[in-house]
Amino acid sequence: MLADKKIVFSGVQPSGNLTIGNYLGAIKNFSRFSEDYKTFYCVVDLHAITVRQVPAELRRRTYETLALYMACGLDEKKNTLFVQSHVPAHAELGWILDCYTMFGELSRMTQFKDKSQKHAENINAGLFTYPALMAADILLYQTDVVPTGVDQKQHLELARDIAERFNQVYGDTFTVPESYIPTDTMKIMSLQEPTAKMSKSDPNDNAVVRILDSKDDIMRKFKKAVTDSEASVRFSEDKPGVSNLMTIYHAFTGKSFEDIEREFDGRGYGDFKMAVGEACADGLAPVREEFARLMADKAHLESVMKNGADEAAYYARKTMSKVRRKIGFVN
Ligand code: ATP
Ligand code: LTN
Repeated sequence: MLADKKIVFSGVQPSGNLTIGNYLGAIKNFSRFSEDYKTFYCVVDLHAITVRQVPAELRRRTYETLALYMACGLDEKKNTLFVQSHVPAHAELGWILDCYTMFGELSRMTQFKDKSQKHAENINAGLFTYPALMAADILLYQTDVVPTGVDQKQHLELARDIAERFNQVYGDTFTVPESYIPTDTMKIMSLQEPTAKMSKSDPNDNAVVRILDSKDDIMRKFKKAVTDSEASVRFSEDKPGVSNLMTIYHAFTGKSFEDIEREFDGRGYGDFKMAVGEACADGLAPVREEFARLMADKAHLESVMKNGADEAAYYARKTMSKVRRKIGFVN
């Protein structure tokens, strides 16, 4: 613990238009820590370039991701909001931790295996060592808690192993972080292929509901969502499409699965899909409005980034001077 409060860190890549998976699995939960924890929420642009990006789009999405953090309720006065590449200590510690991370460990990462399949023409070293940079993000701030979706669990466990290994060699240096994974919305599924994760980089746009989609688009996507032939709204492992829609409906309305089953008892999927679409579009409307307002004032976003990076760099410096001394670098 660096401050008198416990520390929270999380990051989102500016690699596409964020989905309701990013929202329900991650960002929506970030603000619950704002009062009682010291919170760092980062736009991880260094991570985004492990996959080829168009420069102008990367720049635009970096602003957009920051604005979305704020539109989802993260007050810049209560949370440290910043851009990863503005604090060079991330890259510096990332390199150092590369040297304490094993080839075998990185080879087992499922995200690496998935992404190297998807980007077979560009399996670069950064894609491979990505989890060591993610560990650096987290350990740099002596983080206690990392809120993410369940897909990041494996990376988080590796970050813990790296911290423990470093601490074993050099004595207590890093806090070993815990993960925080919301049980109900940890994995929102694709609307077209409900056994696969909803992913912002899915080429099939009908599979993905984005936070900034218009109400018409949202309704259309839910109408087309893949379900099953049973015509009964029931939460069950063998009904992945319906269960996913129920999870989304639950997340936006707070209704329990039993209540949802009762509400749609004897009604077809048509009604149910419309209701999910309405709840989702209504839930996102305030985020969309606030986002538009924030994006109209770039100077303000830049000042938030600048203040956030200054604050983050202050904490990062403390950890880095400890790390340098322990390793034996000349001061
Ligand atoms: P990409 O498609 O580019 O791999 P992504 O959609 O997985 O990206 P990230 O930036 O890697 O998005 O993830 C940001 C956060 O959102 C992470 O905490 C991740 O766990 C969470 N997240 C992403 N997709 C989902 C999902 N479908 N359900 C729940 N949480 C998710
Ligand atoms: N790897 C994460 C993004 C990420 C992250 C982090 C999340 C980078 N650094 C630190 C939590 C903590 C992803 O792909 N979603």
